[in-house]
Amino acid sequence: MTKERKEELQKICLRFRNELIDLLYSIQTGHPGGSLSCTEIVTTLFFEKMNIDPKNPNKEGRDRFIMSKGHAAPMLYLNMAEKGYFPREDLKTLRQVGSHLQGHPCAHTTPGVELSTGPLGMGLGAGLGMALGEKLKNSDATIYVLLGDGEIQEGGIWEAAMAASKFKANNLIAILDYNGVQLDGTLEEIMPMGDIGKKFESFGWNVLYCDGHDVEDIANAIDEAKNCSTQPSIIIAKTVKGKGISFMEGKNSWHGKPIDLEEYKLAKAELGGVV
Ligand SMILES: Cc1ncc(C[n+]2csc(CCOP(=O)(O)OP(=O)(O)O)c2C)c(N)n1
Ligand SMILES: [Mg+2]
Repeated sequence: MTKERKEELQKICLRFRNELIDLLYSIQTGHPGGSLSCTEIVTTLFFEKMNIDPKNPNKEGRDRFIMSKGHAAPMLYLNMAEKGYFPREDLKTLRQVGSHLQGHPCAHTTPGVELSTGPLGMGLGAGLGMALGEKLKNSDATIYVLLGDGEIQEGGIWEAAMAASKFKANNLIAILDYNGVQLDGTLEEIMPMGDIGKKFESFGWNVLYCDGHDVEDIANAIDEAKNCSTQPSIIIAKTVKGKGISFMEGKNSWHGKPIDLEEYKLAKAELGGVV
């Protein structure tokens, strides 16, 4: 990745963080922590890596992105609006009655959303189905599934992990938003996961690691995963929940709560945005 491109992507991420805070402050609801945590991951996929056509969202052979940690929907919507899947004005209707942009992504109402999510633990199994379907069609599409680290405590994740390696779904790439925090506390407090890389390795996966806030590192890990011809891959992306806003960083209390005026001003000042 060139230095210029990296700076360009970093700029987009900073703008998305600013817009996310504006949006969530304006609606007084939503999930800041998990959206800020996955900003670079989602943006690198949409702006650097995925073969997609926003004007033709169901195009045969397209790559697919599944936001399995559905509560981070606002970061998905910011990326989709910028790519042109729907007008940017729609963002203002986030979580309003009647809007197609609900608190969790809905595939029936928003063209380009590949799977309705919200109940955690479903994205990997559904993604595996898509990956195997694409193989049957001899397509070279890649299916990307973004997982939360609390989310992978769900049993269905491990059933999908078993099946993906049995079926050699090398066109399935999971990315783990490894921030160490879930809704009610840290992973260590709620349900320690041990060595997640070793767990996936023992299930037959190709395991890669990256800095989940470094767009270049994320892009390189994706390239490496795509080069694996025999196994599904998981990229364990080290992240910080609430990244970019000091008083939100690493705090489960910022998983989902309204931002008050003082907090809004502080957050915007830290991001360098205009209130
Ligand atoms: C099946 C299911 N159980 C519980 C919830 C409630 N819930 C929403 S987000 C969340 C925590 C998720 O933590 P993590 O996967 O680590 O997400 P992140 O830290 O990236 O926000 C929980 C328990 C849910 N949405 N689905
Ligand atoms: Mg987490």
